[in-house]
Amino acid sequence: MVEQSEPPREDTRLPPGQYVPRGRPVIHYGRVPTFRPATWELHVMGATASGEQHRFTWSQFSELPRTTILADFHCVTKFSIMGNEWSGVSAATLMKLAPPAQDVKHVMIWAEYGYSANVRMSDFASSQTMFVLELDEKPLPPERGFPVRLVVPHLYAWKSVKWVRAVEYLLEDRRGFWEERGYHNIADPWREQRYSYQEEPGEGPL
Ligand SMILES: Nc1nc2c(c(=O)[nH]1)N[C@H]1C(S)=C(S)[C@@H](COP(=O)(O)O)O[C@H]1N2
Ligand SMILES: [Mo]
Repeated sequence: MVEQSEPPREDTRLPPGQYVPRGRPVIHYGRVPTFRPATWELHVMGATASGEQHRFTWSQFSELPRTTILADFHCVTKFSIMGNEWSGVSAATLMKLAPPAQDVKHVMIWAEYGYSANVRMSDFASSQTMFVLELDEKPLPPERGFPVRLVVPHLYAWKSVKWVRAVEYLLEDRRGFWEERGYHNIADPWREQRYSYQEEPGEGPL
């Protein structure tokens, strides 16, 4: 009998169809926004528990308790960036400070210039989802989303919105920027949910 050898560890960490490129590609639509700390605010709006909008100034947000995770990052264009040390405010922490109404099942994340991505509440509330301020123990570089980006490591990276300015709690699901342009509403890289034509009934809004 032929003994089966263990695949190298990075291989088992790579979702189907992905590869590890040289370097760490940067991609986004449009230009890198200028950070203005005096006027920057993060809003939590939509269906909040109180019905009121929550606002965090930069000095408030940057003082919130932080956690660190080590996670891989999978772009739908098929490159994966392995082993990123992300540090920031977990989505769970933000949800405690600015809770959603009970029947909120989806969240829209908004960036500068109107980029957006929708995620299911279950993905948003997952323990690895965070509002990142630091990458590999340094402030996030401007082109990677400084001062704050969302990271949802278990979904394709277009859901990891750079330059976040608002979180909108949704009572009904809506498509974000790429989800409206033919990309999958859920975006699980382990199931290769790349395109909207792959969606099963119930996986996206009509
Ligand atoms: N605001 C904003 N966030 C964004 C994007 C964008 O165009 N605008 N592109 C997404 C896509 S498609 C990817 S692959 C990742 C890339 O992150 P990186 O530049 O840190 O590798 O950012 C995501 N977040
Ligand atoms: Mo991407």
